Amino acid sequence: MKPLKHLPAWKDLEQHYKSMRDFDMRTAFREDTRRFEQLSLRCGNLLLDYSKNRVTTETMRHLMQLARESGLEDMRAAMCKGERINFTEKRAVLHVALRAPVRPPLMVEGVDVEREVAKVLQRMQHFVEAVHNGSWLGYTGKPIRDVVNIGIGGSDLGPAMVCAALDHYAVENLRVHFVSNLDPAHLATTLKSLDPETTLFIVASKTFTTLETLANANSAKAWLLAALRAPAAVARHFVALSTNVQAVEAFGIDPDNMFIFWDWVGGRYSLWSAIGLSIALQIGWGNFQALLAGAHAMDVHFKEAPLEANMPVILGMLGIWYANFWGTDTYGIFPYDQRLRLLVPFLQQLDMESNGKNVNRANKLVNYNTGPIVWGAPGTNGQHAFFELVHQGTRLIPTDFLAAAVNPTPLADQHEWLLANCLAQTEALLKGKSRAVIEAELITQGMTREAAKALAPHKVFPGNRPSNTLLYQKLDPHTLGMLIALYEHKVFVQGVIWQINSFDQWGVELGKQLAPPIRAALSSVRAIGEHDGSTLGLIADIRRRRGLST
Ligand code: G6Q
Repeated sequence: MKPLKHLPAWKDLEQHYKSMRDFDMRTAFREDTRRFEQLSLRCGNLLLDYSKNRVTTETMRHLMQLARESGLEDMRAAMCKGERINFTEKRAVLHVALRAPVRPPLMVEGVDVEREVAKVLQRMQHFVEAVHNGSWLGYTGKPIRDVVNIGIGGSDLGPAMVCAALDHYAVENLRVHFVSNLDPAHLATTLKSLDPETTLFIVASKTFTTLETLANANSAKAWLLAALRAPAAVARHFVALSTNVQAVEAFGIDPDNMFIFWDWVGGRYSLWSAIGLSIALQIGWGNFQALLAGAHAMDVHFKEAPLEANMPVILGMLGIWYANFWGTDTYGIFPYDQRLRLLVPFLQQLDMESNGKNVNRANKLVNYNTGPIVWGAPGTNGQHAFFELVHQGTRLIPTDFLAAAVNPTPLADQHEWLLANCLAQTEALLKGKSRAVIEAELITQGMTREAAKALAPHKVFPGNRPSNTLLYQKLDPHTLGMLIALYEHKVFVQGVIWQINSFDQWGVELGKQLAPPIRAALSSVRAIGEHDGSTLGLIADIRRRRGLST
């Protein structure tokens, strides 16, 4: 594997960047009336407008050449064939196999993966329908009214985000809740309004060894048993989603109430697997299938469209352009869609856990920046909070704006304003507002020339700031599936260019190893052990507050 910076396309991009440093998008739009047509793309009902970026068609040519020289097409094929591209964990990466509607056999180590997927999906469907039609009852014979998904990270963020996004598709008489945090307040607040006789717990954990999930699941079991006073009640009120049958049995959940998935489904890519059970319970089986079908449509586009007209590739390569040539550190995501309020935390995990890596596929430290810091919030809330920095701060921040083109609620006028604000922000980022215009405005408003001169610099918007806009018809299951898969593949593309493994997550391990000895030190002086000065100081303070010797 040739080091990234030695690739001819990388060198061409370095040269090209020098000629682009003073590029002004405003001039480019003035000089080329076809810029929007050339730098925008449709896939299904999605429109990606990337014309408000510091790029030309030549930039895009260089970026696509870099994708080719990086072996993107081969890596994409390797992923879809089930090769073990997650090489540090020796695992295949097959979330795309979870959403294929037609299932020709896909053999991975002698097992037809697609057949296994179909079997689990069928069991999930029966279960979901049984809960919905009331043939699955609680221990005392009452129908289920509340579902609590207990899981964390990949076993929480995806389903929680989708359930929030599609709550307008929720079936009647069933509410879905999510508990993730180890902080007992999370579970306690959730259980406060629930009735044990009508509550179903889904324990979602790929490994079934995760501290937070097991702690919450045990507390939930104790809460249920305290009310129903019969160990047999667990079988009617607990189901598990996991790859670990033994641990599920050891917890006390009947394997008949377990929906399996496989080690080739990464946690943050797992909402399409059994981990999506909470989604299917909330929106019904048909809508869950539409979500899978949307993702599949994006998979087909990603696999088949030429790189130049491939939405995840374009989004991914624009990110490379900014992170590695313009030196940007962060990436802002602004959905003008309140239902997508959990999209940012979901994408933070997807992007930052996947591409927050500093070692490449040749096991060497990289000498360039990899995954950006992903942040954001739904519009218009963000406008009244941190947009100041995006417009007037000293940093260049690439951004994605997302919005539904069609009013999804009866409150048509509010949606019209929402959409107008979304477009106005990207226009403001592009156009800016010059000192001369501001001075003239202030003088017209009656300010003296001197006062106007002093105030104007504070009111200047430099403009020429980048944004992508993703427009969709309305937020339905199919469209949401497409959007999520779009970002999954974008992250994949960038991981390939940066030559890293996007599918492991060793970075979460060290803190897990250090927590048990610290926990022991909090209550036993003998266990204090070796720590740095700061951690020792903090342990001592906690012990002192508890009246323990230090
Ligand atoms: C995701 C990560 C991580 C994982 C959680 C929960 O890709 O691996 O977020 O999903 O740590 O793990 P379990 O599902 O095993 O409980």
